[in-house]
Amino acid sequence: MPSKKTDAPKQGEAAGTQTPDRANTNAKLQSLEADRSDATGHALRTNQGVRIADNQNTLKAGDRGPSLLEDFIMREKITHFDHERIPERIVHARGTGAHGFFQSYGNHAELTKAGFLQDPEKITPVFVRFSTVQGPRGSGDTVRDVRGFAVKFYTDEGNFDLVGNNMPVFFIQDAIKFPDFVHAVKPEPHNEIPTGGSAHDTFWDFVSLVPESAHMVMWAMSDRAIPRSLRMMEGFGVHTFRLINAEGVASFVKFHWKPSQGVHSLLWDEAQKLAGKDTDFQRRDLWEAIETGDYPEWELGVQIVPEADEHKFDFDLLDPTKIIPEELVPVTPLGKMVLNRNPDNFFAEVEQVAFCPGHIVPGIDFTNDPLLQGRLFSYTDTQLSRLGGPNFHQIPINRPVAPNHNNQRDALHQHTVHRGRASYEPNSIDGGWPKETPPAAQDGGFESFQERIDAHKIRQRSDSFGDHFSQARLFFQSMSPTEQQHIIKAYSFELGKVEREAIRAREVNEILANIDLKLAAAVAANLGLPAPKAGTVQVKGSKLAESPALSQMNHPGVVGIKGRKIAVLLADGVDAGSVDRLVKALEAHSARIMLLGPTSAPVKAAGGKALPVDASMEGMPSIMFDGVLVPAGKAALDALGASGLAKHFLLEAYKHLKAIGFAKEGKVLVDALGLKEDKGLLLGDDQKTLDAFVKAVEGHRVWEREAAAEAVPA
Ligand code: HDD
Repeated sequence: MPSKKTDAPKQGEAAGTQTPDRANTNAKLQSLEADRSDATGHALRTNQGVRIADNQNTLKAGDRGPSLLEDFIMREKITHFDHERIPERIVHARGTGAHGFFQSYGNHAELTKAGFLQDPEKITPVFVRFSTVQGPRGSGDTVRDVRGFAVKFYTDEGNFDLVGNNMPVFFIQDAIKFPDFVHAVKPEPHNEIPTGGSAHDTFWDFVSLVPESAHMVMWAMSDRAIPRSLRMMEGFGVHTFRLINAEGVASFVKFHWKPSQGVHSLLWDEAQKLAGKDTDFQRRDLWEAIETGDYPEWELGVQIVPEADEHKFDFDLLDPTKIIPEELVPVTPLGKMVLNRNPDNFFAEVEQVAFCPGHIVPGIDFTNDPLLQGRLFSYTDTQLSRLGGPNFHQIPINRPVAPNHNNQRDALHQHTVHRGRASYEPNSIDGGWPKETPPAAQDGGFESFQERIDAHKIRQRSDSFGDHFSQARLFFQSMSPTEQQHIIKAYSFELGKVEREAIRAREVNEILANIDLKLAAAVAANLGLPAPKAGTVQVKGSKLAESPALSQMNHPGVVGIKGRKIAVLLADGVDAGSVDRLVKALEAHSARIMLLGPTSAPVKAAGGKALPVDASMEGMPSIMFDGVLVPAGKAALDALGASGLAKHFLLEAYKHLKAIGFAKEGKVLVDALGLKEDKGLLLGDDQKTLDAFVKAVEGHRVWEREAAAEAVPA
């Protein structure tokens, strides 16, 4: 369905300058600010408001005597501290979040009556939480895992939560299997190992016995599971939802988030090293990007399938282990989300935010996807133990900006002081308020899509959910050769950690062989198993031979190298003019530049001028950057060539296929390191070379270098 375009900002357009001043542009946003507290200028007091004179000493009988029970100040402080922790999320415990806004590109009234998708002038505040799935709250950011991508839209008509992932399918088809799946992937129960990873027996035992997981496991073994940045991930609503317009006409839709920053990943070696050298790598990356004004943005789009076309595909739209290939149904852009504000308090906002796929607004509705249906129950239920009762919607981060009067009363942590005597409906005592709003084309009460159901009550999976391998195969065959190799290595690494040979063999023979025999053979060889000769089931195959949209290589982004991190390596004797030229050239592209020295002390440039550095090469290793520049200055180049730290930095960046630019006289260093010029290893600081460097950073990796890089020690 074509969307009417307006002059609202499009993807990649000056997000920073378009950022609305939230408090001024929409008075409703102020209700999101109401509970923020700032102690500046205030006296230290107890929770009861009593000023505290001494926060250093417990009340005691004499300075060496026993503490006194009557010390209400100490007791209150310790009691509160003793109860500071709440249960972490049962899955997706590790995460981070940010505030922002959503703006529709135009009026999508033909598609939905949801108000936030109808008015391009309307700024809808959002809060987003990104997460990993398996690990606990303190686990590493860069583990191989699915990433959660949950967005809360605070619309005028109520909160809409789009609780998705960075992968468009899921491991299971029916919610009743979710506890089984989660128990299998979580750390094993006897020794709570491993933290944050799926490379262990129980996970592979489960997925090798449950072929419906084959497609999603393929995604999890791909580079999508080790994103370079949370800013560089696609997001997916996964399930098929419905959008409904004012005439009551429904369309099936799949939600997509397309990052303006492109879709990019870490290399596995980087991901593993980062887990040790910066456990918070992705959390920090998002935080810093927002702090420095590199506001990440995503385009929200939908694949639209008219109700009448429900059965026109070779898979079932209700099956959450299937995608609709974008080549069959392209993504229609609806609007743009920009994240422009970090939370003030992690616990209050990121830890307490409660998402639920059941939070929808008029104009949006569910389908009968059995995974989605189960989720509608689970999320609210889990908040009861996590957030301590049914009033979690009153916690500031969860509170809608739309009014929410009703007759629900009391319960733990009730913050609202309800006035009036009638907490029932109908009533005459309070004038009948609050009253129902009959459904209407616009601004009416929520009305469910009137789907006719005529069926037996049974526990049965539809035959149309039975093909588990065709799309897994489509995914593998749509990858570039490099991405395919990464997938082979990921399976080999993960299965290599599985203790039981029977599980390894089952995954190879009964899952991988049904997906792709070359994949199965390569993984089998790495595991020392015989290559399977044939699959175990007849796979019907997809109509499409390939879906190019599945390869990350086809998602370069639209903002160039904005926000990409570039290291400039300095040492005593560096040419200050060359540094200046490089920095200016990169700043023109809004890249984030860090000057690194042998230590954190300023370096002495040729001519004696002191140049301050941002960090040392030790503190900020090459794995934290997207590219490296080495300025001119003979003495500095000699010093870098003599420094183990600097050589390691450059060799590692080379091995990780990053763009590296040397000033012309850096050739000695390139030769000394045994490196060769290529599309991303460049010599010269003229404009042409710098342009090539920018292009190489934009391409994210110098894939052509892979074979040469193999020879460089890790
Ligand atoms: Fe879930 C959290 C995404 C299936 C039950 N899920 C959670 C979060 C995300 C997802 C992003 C973290 C939200 C946050 O940041 O607070 N989950 C998904 C997706 C699924 C999915 C994309 C499949 C398409 N989930 C799923 C099923 C069930 C759950 C089938 C249960 C039947 N999920 C939960 C949960 C969590 C959760 C246990 C843990 C914390 C929370 O809800 O608030 O209820």
